[in-house]
Amino acid sequence: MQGIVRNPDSIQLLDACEIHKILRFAIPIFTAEPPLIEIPKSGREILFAGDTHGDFETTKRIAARFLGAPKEKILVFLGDYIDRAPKSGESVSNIAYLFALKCAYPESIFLLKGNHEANYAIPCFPYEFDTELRGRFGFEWEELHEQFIDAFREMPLMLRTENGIFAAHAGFPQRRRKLEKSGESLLMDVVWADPEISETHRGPKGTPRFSEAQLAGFLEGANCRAFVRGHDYHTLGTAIYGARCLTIFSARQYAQFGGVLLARARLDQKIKNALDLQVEDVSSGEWKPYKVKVL
Ligand SMILES: [Mn+2]
Repeated sequence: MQGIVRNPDSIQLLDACEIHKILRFAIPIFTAEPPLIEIPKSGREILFAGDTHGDFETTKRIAARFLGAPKEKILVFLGDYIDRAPKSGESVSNIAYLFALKCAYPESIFLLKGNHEANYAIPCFPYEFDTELRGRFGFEWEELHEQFIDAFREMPLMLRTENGIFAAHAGFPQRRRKLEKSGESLLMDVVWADPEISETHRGPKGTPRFSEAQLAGFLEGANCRAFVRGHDYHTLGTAIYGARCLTIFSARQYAQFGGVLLARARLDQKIKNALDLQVEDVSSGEWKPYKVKVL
């Protein structure tokens, strides 16, 4: 796995059997993770990457930020790794590389589930991942697809840091309930919901929206002060709801909406709101500080 991690482009040469090997390694790691990952205080830094949607080039740039000092960092991806790729066929490379990273650093890299990784339960559009697999692996695609679904099913949904950050793909549980990885209404809340003020009206019928008051109530109950999410390009690069909610994306094909962003924070400093996270933009090809808009 270290070979792939250090030479990401080798992922494009792997055959079905080698992708199977990564999946066989990754699935039990995901299965052992709880639906809500808890990150304790430490001297480390935490990095959040938004939706990558098959942007393998950017994923490599983000991974390099972690791989430069893996013992000092935690890297969290907020879901939506497949579909809508800037280059056809790259979703497979993107997700396979992310799984290889997870296998190499199971305690320091976390891959949260996005709505595209929940297509098996709640269909999303477009879903091109199966077609991509068929294009690359021919008749072996179906078994690989099933194994990917097995991995998607076991991905964690949410993450919380002791110093006050809550992270998930889109939203948060809107009612008190038992946390589990399955369960359609919890999935709708966590991987589909958008803020009420967003112009987006995507998602299947009944997709929940969340208000400022609902977010404030949830964060208080979770002992957190900031919510970091992806999913919604209408609020990309913007802090809303009293600077409690920050939306980031890390895919080039959405750069026009606000940038190719990464957010970071130290895990030993108490977070007061989302503006305590530093945001950087790599849309120019180099990482540069990004000034979050406050709405
Ligand atoms: Mn999404």
